Amino acid sequence: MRIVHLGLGNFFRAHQAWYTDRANRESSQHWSITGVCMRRPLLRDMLVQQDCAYTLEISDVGGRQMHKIEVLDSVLVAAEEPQKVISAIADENTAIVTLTVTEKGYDLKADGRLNRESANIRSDLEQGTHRSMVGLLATALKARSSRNAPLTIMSCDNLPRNSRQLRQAVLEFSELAGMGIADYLDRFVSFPCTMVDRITPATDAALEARVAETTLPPRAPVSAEMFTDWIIEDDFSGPRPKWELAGVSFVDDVAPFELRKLRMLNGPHSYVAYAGILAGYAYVHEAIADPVIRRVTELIMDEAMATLPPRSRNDGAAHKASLLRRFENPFLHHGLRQITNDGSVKLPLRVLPVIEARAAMGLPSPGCEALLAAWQRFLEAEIECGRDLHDPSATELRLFIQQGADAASILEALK
Ligand code: CS2
Repeated sequence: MRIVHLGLGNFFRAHQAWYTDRANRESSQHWSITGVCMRRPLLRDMLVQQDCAYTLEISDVGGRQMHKIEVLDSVLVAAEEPQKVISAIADENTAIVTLTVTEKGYDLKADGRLNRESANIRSDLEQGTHRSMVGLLATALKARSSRNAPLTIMSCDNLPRNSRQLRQAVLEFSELAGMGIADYLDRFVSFPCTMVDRITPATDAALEARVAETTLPPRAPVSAEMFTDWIIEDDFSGPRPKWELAGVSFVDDVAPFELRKLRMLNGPHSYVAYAGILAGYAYVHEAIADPVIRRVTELIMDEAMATLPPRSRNDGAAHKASLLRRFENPFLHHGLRQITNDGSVKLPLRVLPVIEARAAMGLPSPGCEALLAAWQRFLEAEIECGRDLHDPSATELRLFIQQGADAASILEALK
């Protein structure tokens, strides 16, 4: 059986691909994954030279180990060959579609509805292109619907209610495009939400050099921390790999896990990144060793914890300690810049809900406010140095910052 994965980045290759590779090794089943790069062909060009296998280096404070991951059957590039992607999803051997296209890849507005004004969505609706992930997926579902073939679609991105938001976006797109697939979606397609967690840095030359000293596939290696977690709502429309053999948990409701992840890991992570860059550090483990950054990071974690449902707070202190240990991992070399990208999309999901929930409880949020201020100072510094802003709202951010707007009003204006 086959999975089609949209968004063949490092995170997918360190996380869902690793789980599926392990599940294959632990069971008699064989699942393969067709990986889809959404835009650039570079990764495909490297992977096809080594039969789509690659090396994953896993590290914790005790050291590093390398693994060969052999679960990809082929790699497609959506921007070059969208019809092949559509056919792969429509193919009867495909039972599951997974996605890691980052927060901005969903083309959602702040209220969670489809952003009809996004350039890619407009192009897909008005010119019949396949530039947006949502449009591509809706078209593939339309093709699949002629056979009423069941499918499970799972977003593995850091969005609250990730697959539900995706369903809503696909439905809205299909309605605007007059595709008539609402009934098919209702009856045959499930969208289980997932919580995914494994810190995965961008590949650097040092990793490539370590892998080159082995007999493992040399091109496009990935590194990740040892810690990993994948929690999935048990709502499949058809077969799935025996992921439980690789440590996946299946639950009725993923919401408490995703809330805790977004608020206690991702929010503080963003703070470490902005404050760390401003203080002149390059990596997460360096920034978290700075006493001031660490104090505020812990404060943000405490503020977030107070907004979580009581059950998620039970082991709060131990959870916080384990997050801090993960940030301290000196073998990971997790670059701060990687986390700073797309702040205008990430912060409304990671930090604003904490501030709002605390305000409703009559509590202030100085840690979260410090995060917003760090983002603002980071943007100011980037603009001052003449750097490009890596954010889908880069043009607007530049204008707001030049007008002297503060972070909260910028996020409000971008809603
Ligand atoms: C990070 C995440 O770059 C970021 O925004 O906060 O990628 C984080 O490393 C992962 O969610 C960890 O699972």
